[in-house]
Amino acid sequence: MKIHPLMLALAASSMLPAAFAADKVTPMTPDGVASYNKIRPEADYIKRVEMVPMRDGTKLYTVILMKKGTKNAPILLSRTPYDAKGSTARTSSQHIEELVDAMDIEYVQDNYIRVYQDIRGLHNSEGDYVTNRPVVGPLNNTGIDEATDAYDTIDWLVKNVAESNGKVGIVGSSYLGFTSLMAEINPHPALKAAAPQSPMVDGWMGDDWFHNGAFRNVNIGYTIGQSTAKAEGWDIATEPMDDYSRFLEAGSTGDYIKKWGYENYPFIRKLTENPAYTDFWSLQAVDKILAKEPLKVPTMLIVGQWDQEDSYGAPAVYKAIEPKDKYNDKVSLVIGPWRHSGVNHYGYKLGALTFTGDTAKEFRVKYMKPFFDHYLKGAPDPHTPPVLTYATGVNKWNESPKWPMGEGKKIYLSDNFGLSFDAPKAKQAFDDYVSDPAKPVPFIPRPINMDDSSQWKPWLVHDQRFASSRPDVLVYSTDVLDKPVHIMGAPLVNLFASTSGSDGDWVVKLVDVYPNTTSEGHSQGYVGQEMTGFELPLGIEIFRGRYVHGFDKPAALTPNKVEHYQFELPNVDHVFLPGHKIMVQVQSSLFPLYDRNPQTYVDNIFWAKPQDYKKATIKVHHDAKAPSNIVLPIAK
Ligand code: PG9
Repeated sequence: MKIHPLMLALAASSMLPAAFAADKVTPMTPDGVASYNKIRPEADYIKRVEMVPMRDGTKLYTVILMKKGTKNAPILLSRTPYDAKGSTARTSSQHIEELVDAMDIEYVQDNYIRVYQDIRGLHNSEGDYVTNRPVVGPLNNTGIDEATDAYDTIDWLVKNVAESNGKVGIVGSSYLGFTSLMAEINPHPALKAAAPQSPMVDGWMGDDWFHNGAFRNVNIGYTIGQSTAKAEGWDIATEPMDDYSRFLEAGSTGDYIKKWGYENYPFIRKLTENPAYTDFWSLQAVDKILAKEPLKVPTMLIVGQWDQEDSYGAPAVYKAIEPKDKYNDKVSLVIGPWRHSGVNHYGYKLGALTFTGDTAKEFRVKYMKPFFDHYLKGAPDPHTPPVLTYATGVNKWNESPKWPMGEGKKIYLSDNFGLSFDAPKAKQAFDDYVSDPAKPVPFIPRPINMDDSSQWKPWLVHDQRFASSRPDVLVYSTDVLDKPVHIMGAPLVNLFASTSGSDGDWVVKLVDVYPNTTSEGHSQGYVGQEMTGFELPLGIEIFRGRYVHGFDKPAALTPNKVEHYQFELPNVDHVFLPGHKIMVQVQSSLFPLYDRNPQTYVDNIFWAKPQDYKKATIKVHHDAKAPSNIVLPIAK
């Protein structure tokens, strides 16, 4: 019987035994095939999957990917909680550049070996998962952490990947930025360069879990997804409704957690049982850990100016390790006009803003790859600028010797909802509003779906006019500027305020108000109409009032006593153009992104009772004794 060539090809490429292929198939022939290798002989790449042994015997799933012909090549490593298998198989293409993210293409096309590894306990790796596994020390006596796993992985790779040149770089955003930084603790000698992008550094202070003590409801679903079935599950119960209603109707965040049966998840318990900044959090703070470590690995710290998830980490690590950089040539900070992880994708626009081309690719090709090429391939020194920032407003890259580049100048809240560089002289002056926890200020217009990336990714550049017209949002602005105001650094809030309650949250926004004309729009390449009168936030931050006297010392506020709240807004490089106004907004909630403050002091806000949630009268002072202001880092 003649065997159809297709059957022979199928037999050759599948588990189908040749003898079986020769048999006649009948309507009842079983159709199941054990497996199929989708990498065809004509594929232009090599992919190997290895279970790499760690020092305790646990094996980690590691995908090694390279273009055919790659040799004597550096390894670019990413250690991920987000599925190494999927990260190297975005499609089933036979062409390597179609398997990986935009960022990876520049490397796999230039004789790099790209390696992705599932971290311990997730997806296809063995072992136990511990979120942001603490470094070996007071919190972890197992002898194993992400630093040791990185060391063991790099050691195995340089010894077992024949195409390697013995040099390794590590890169990755967000959690992968955290694992990149972990690799720099007692680093393997083959680790020659690191580019942590939007790294998770201090989960309580400003990265992911809390911001200045206010809890981020947005990550409850993430926690359940990552903690269930080695993150292969992500099958989370919910109901199709506006997140604002979903969280409000549940009551406290603890009520929400209980409603959906999450209360016994270990990491949920770690969050709810550690609401204050105790050793539980401070001993995990990566900036504090690295501050005590010798600087051994050239490091390019990268963050988006509108990073809605981890805006804190990169600048914090820069501040911690830059002093060790004797010749100012081993540690650099990059702030691009991006949302979270935007550096690895397409950076030509964000929300209503457009930039001069694909700023992300421009940065990756002009700065990030030459940085890796130098340390991993011996390419000429690109003289990476110590600080590289994209000045929004004027849309141009700035190379600077240090950060911040601005000098502090106070802009004061003033009478008639003004903003002035002159200090207030009045004996007493304040504005007030009623903050009602039953009607919290939404962080973006409703209906809200925090799982919808079209809402979540650009939210930090959302026009603020939906909020600034609310009676419980105080709005202060300058007159129209007649000359540019360029800020390069982290604006510092000094808010002098009181509440009739015994607790409360303070939200401050620094906003660039676009002119009510469209003429500028065209000259700056903006879509004029869309930007007319636009209230562009440059920084939005929250501070939980109970910590005003110490993040580790929560205490009730004295009703109607003016307290001085001081906290930073995210780092920016921005020019307020002539014709624009500088605006400051003050409010008491940012919901449902952040949990509501009941505004009466309770031991643990996660478990506040319905009766704890009370309206409060808020007074924001701007007088000689209590001069609320923002210290703007104004560039010369
Ligand atoms: N840092 C991001 C994240 C961590 C935890 C919860 C939600 C987001 C990330 O790794 O993408």
